[in-house]
Amino acid sequence: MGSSLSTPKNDPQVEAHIQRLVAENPVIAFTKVTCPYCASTKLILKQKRVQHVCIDVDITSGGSALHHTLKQMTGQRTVPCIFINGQRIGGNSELRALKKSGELDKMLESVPRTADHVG
Ligand SMILES: N[C@@H](CCC(=O)N[C@@H](CS)C(=O)NCC(=O)O)C(=O)O
Repeated sequence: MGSSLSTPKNDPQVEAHIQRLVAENPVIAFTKVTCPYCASTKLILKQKRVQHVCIDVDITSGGSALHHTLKQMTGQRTVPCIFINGQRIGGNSELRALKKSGELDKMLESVPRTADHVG
C-alpha cells in the first residue's frame, strides 16, 4: 500500500504530449494566468514579435496533470517554464537575462515572426 506522501507516477501519455508540444513549437511557455512572472514573459515574447504558444496550466483542461508531469520531467517547480528551440531555458528571470545579454535575439532568429497588424 502506498503512503499518502508518495508522488504519483507520470502518465506516459501526458509526458509524450509535453514532448510533442515542445518539439512542434519553437517557442512555448507553460504559464498561469494568475502569475506576474508569466505576464512578463508573455509581454517579452509579444514584443519580440515571434510566434509562440503559452499554455496556461491553471485554466487549461488537463492542465494540472500537465503541470505535475512537467515538474517531474524538468525539476523546475515554478511557472513560467519556457522552451526555445526544444531547449528549456528556465523561467522569466532567465528569459530577462537572455534578453539583456542579447542572446535571446540570437536564439529567436530562426523563429517565424508574427504578422504585423495593418491600420
Ligand atoms: N524566478 C521565477 C519565479 C517564478 C514564480 O515564483 N512563479 C510562481 C507563480 S507567480 C510559481 O510558479 N509558484 C508555484 C506554482 O504556482 O505552482 C521566474 O522568474 O520565473
